[in-house]
Amino acid sequence: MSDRSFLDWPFFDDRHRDLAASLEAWCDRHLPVDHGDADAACRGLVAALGAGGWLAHTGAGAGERLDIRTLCLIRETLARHDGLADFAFAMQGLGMGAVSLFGTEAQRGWLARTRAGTAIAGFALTEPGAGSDVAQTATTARREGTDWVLEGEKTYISNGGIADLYVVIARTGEGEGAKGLSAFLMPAEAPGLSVAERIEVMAPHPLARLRLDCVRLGEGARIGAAGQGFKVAMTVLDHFRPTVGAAALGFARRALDEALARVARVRPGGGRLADHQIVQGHLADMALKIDAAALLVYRAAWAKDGGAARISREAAMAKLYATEAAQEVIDMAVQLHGGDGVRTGVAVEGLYREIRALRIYEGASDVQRMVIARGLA
Ligand code: COS
Repeated sequence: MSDRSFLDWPFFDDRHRDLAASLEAWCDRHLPVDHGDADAACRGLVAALGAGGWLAHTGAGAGERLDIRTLCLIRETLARHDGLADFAFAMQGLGMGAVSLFGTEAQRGWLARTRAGTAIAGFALTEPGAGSDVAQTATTARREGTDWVLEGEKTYISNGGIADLYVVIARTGEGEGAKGLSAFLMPAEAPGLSVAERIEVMAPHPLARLRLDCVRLGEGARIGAAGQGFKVAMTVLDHFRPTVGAAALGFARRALDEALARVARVRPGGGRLADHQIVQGHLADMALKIDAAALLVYRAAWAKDGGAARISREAAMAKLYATEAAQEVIDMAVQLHGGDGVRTGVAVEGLYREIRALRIYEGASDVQRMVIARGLA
């Protein structure tokens, strides 16, 4: 069992500690799942997480607020047990983040389904020509009568191909660059929306390039005010970036657990690997990085839950440090496993593949550095 002492930190209330204990018991019963067919696994995980009540935390109905500490605790715990379970949970929140934060009553109708696990959500932000630079978004949304007509392409869209709905950011032209974007709610069945390509990645999960070919949406599809799409997207990312750090933390804790078990078991030349001072030094560095990451993740979550208007700096620090540190911790865990560390099917080999994307998605590490540096000026 991983170190749970962090739950005593003052960032948490008793309800968080209770939730962490119940989720741990749920994970022991339900995870890991077979990843053989990633689409089927994700559908099954969304249904199971919905039935277990966990997805209720991924959205906020009218008068409710997202509790970022809860989201982080759930992501950290799921990631420690099964990366795909964390992915399935996280996307329901990120996909519907704009609706939770800015949606109308009618748009929030979808939340009941994504929170129950009967609908799957995606966030269609990234484009082939506008990766990190959201202000360059080229997908357009133009008015035709009271309808909106969307044209363009979105890529690296998680849950692309299995989602029932997407939040999409498109150019509506109220101003230049970041000032001319709006957010829309786009059902997957909207005519003109197609999956142009399924993208295979090193830690498989549903991922696709989407083509929007004159996708017609009704008047009520826009989320938030006209021209506010960039701020909608950034506000959503501010809420969810600490949770990416939390997932990385879960992967890192699992890697340390695996490493501790390994060095206690292996006896090269008779003595335990764990008794070598150099190994102890590595283990100490791993534990230090994990605690530092946890402090940054839960500091950001606690600040948002406490009512901070904007946590761009805290969220960026949490995501940047926790994902980079987790990569180092996992790499060391692989090293401490020797040849076994790179064998397919060994836990640390899976973690090594899982962690890499977290340093890229929802704002690559250098984007987080930019956000932090701008806040210093
Ligand atoms: N919350 C609210 N408003 C924000 C904001 C935030 N976190 N960040 C920026 N804004 C506002 C700014 O205040 C500014 O508003 P005003 O013009 O009214 O002053 C406006 O948005 C433009 O901000 P800025 O000039 O900082 O934007 P840039 O185009 O320079 O881009 C980065 C900033 C690169 C940080 C942004 O594009 C980004 O985060 N990119 C990464 C995207 C990403 O994470 N993609 C992964 C998707 S996977 S789901």
